[in-house]
Amino acid sequence: MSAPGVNLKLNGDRLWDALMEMAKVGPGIAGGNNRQTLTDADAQGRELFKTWCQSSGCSMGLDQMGNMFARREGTDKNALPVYVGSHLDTQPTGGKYDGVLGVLGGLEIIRTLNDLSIKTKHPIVVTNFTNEEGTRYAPSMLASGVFAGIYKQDWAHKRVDSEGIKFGDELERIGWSGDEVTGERKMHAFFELHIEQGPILETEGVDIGVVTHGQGLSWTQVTITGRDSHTGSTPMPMRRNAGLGMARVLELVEEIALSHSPHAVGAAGHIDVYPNSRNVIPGKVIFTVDFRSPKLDVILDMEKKLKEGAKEICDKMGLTVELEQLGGFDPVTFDPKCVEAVRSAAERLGHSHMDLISGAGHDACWINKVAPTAMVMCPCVDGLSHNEAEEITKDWAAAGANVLLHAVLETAEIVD
Ligand code: HGY
Ligand code: MN
Ligand code: MN
Repeated sequence: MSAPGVNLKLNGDRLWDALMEMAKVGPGIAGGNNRQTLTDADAQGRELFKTWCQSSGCSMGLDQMGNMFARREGTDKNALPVYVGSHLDTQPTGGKYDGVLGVLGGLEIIRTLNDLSIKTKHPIVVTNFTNEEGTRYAPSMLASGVFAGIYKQDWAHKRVDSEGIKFGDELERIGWSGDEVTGERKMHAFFELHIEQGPILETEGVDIGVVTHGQGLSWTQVTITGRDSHTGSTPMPMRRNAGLGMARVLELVEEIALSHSPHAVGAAGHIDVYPNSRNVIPGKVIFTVDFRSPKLDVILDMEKKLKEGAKEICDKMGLTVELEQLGGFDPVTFDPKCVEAVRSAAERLGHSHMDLISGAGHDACWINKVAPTAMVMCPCVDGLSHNEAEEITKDWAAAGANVLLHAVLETAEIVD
């Protein structure tokens, strides 16, 4: 199969305009986005994406997890489609590009192929996976996880947010629950364009990350129980301070991650304190420990050390502790052929590139279980993400999307 010509480029301005247009949906309070999954803002963003896809001649599909599929026909009706996409949901203080660049980069591929009347043997399907972020409904990458057969759909539909609202009920409420059986679609390959969300590419002055692997992730929900009591009149020795217990466990998390430096990381981003009143010793805290490493044995060791250490800390303080595995995935090795399609596309287009291990989790990490998968990454300013100040340049977006275009076309096979 001949590779696409070096002059084949998509419309970077149109891609940038689409990013800026989508960024107006579910705005944050500091220039980024708060378009959390299954909110009205998410529904609005879905509607906008659907309108754009339909006006680009795509037929739309929707499955029972709300995953969206925009299909551009190929010349061979029976050929499995090449899928390209990511997620439109954001963190509560998210950026304009995390996930969105991958979905709208896929749409720009469709628009460019239409402009140039290019036909491909395999159909191309642009995809928006529901609830990649896992903020409102844990775990992250929930809908791509159901698609890949990792999670049962019934279990996923019963996940509740902090208000006790079920995933399945919200999906119905916003009107984005589809008929398709989740995971029934078969893929020839899947490609995901994503910002790096880390500092390596920008620091190295490299435009393209050829993602060969993804580090593994472990989320452990920790519940520490003590006793609510008065912050003024309770003598120190009598206190059973769950908040202090959490603080000591979080110190332990830091030590555990640093004991496996430089590649392992650990922190807690979600913390609920009860009753969270200024003059009450916290009787209960619930928090999620996020451990990551490219090595599975390191992840397992960190989980073991957390379990042992948290119990030791809490026993000494007269507190009880419960740990619940909230989700996670083993380190990922992407498909060598798809990775090579990304690497040769970057070379053909003359972009600087380097192999990269993804620090963040992505839908591609689960789809890699059911289809040959690879990722393209572009730099982001100061490596900052999951922050409203997340920023990329138009050139980085275009470079990443052009590499995505070429990798998709090489796999979908241009028909002369
Ligand atoms: O958690 C992650 O790595 C992804 O951003 N959801
Ligand atoms: Mn993402
Ligand atoms: Mn994210």
